[in-house]
Amino acid sequence: MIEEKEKKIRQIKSIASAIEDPFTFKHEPDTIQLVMISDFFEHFGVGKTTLLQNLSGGLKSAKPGIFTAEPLLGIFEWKHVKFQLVEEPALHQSQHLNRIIGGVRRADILALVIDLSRDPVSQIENILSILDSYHIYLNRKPPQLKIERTGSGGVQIFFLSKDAKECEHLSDFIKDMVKAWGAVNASVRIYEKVSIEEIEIAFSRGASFKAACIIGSKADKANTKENYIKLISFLKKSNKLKIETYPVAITYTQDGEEIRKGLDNLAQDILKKLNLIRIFTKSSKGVAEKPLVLLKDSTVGEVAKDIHKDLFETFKFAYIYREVEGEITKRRIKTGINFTVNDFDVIEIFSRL
Ligand SMILES: Nc1nc2c(ncn2[C@@H]2O[C@H](COP(=O)(O)OP(=O)(O)OP(=O)(O)O)[C@@H](O)[C@H]2O)c(=O)[nH]1
Ligand SMILES: [Mg+2]
Repeated sequence: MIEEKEKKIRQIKSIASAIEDPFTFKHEPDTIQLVMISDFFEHFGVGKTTLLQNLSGGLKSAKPGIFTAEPLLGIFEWKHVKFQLVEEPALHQSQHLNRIIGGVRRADILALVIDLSRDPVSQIENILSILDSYHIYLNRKPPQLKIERTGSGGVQIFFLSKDAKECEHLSDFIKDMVKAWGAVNASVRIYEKVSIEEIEIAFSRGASFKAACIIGSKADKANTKENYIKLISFLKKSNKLKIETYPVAITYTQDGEEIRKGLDNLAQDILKKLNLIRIFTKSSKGVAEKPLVLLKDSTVGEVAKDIHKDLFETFKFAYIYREVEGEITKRRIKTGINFTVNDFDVIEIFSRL
């Protein structure tokens, strides 16, 4: 009985500490989470807190100029689409690095913040090497290869397309990888042509693939143009990483008014990068201002589910109001549950009830 009680107390305590752990912050529902990271070695104070404060409309807990030791959260709203902004402490070999990386893995998109008034190449190299050591890959799709343990039959490799067949000569290497992976019986399905590096990535446990962009900060300072060019040419040379770079400046007028330059397209680009579209619902009250944000190629049924599961279950039909080139007014299309919606569609759903 006493043991039971102690167990319960221990459980409550550990739940409480998990809730309070600032490194395992909650993903705010209905937001796209953008996690900012930066290099620490010689490059602290790149401007993450300043950005967070500016984008979230003046967050009181943000203290630019003072090292951010724990994740700092804010909300950035763009055309009624919400982004949860997270400033992770600068990446360095502290006892917190693993926990910071946990946050990086959970992000919808990463922003690598590089101070353009200092050597940009060493900053990006340091960040990439830390991410690499944790098998976090930026802006690349996971290798099209699936490995599964099986009960018997040894190692079976299936090349499932014409392109995949081009790597048949790597069969022995794949078999060695399966062995190193600790399996005797396994099936390996290859869907597309894969390189040796991609095969290695597919076998590495905990590999994670993240959308990412670069924010080049302090672009108002002297010599930042040269550093921006240096950064771009470094990225071009290392042609593995395709990444959008936004030079940004946050300055103040004589009256103390804050001016941000350089992030006008960020929100829109993020939606595109993450394959997200905006759908507007219509009811008797009119068309909602706030869009639903859904994955591209979602169906009317998925829109209904997003609104409420009952609406999905009692779905009768829907009207889609869609802009059609050459037509002045939106066209009304009557649809069933499997119809694919487009970006900016207006949708009116009717239920059987
Ligand atoms: N000129 C200029 N200074 C900036 C800009 N952004 C940030 N700063 C300054 O850079 C310093 C550091 O900014 P922070 O926002 O605290 O940087 P941080 O990345 O949050 O720093 P840590 O939390 O210590 O890693 C502050 O003094 C800011 O005022 C900018 O766009 N232009
Ligand atoms: Mg900070």
